[in-house]
Amino acid sequence: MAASASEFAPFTTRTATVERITNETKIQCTLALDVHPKFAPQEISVKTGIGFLDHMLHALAKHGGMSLTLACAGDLWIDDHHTAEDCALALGEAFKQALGPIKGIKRYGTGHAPLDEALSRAVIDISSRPYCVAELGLKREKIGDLSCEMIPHVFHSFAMAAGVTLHVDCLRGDNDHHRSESAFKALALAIKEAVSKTGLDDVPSTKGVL
Ligand SMILES: [Mn+2]
Repeated sequence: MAASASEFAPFTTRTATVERITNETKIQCTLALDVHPKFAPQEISVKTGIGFLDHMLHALAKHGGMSLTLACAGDLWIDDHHTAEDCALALGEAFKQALGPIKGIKRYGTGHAPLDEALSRAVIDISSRPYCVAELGLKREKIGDLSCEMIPHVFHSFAMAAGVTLHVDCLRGDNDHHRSESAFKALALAIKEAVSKTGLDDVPSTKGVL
């Protein structure tokens, strides 16, 4: 049986590597927005030094259909702030670079993700208008070694560096681990939709530019 042309079409993945080095953190981040079971298998390795942040970013990549390698050596002897913030900035920068010019993509994406009793919603607009509203209603001081106050800040930092408008709300849930994880998974689903290719080559804006 003759193979279809698409079987031999080259598979390309939108990818970027960002190195971010300051006196507070040293970060290497490689992100690929496209994976393929044969030509670009999904690979995820996240080592920030903060276990719960690793867990969240791993979930983001996994359910966003992305490959992610992120390693950070940060000043955790101070606290988790610089590491969590800078990892999110590096990830956002890599996202923006991997995407390149905003054309031929859906642009908007919405995700709902439950985790047991918790349910979160994320809405993203790849707009070049950095803005973030993240209302997670977390009650604990920390989850593992990640301060709960840093979790909305991670979304905010990602949105600023990526140049996206982002709204993340945890709609319900009793367990803060579940509330947080459902929020990252909701964002993953929103990103997956927003970066998906439309098959067209146009700029998805009435302005003609994003
Ligand atoms: Mn978990």
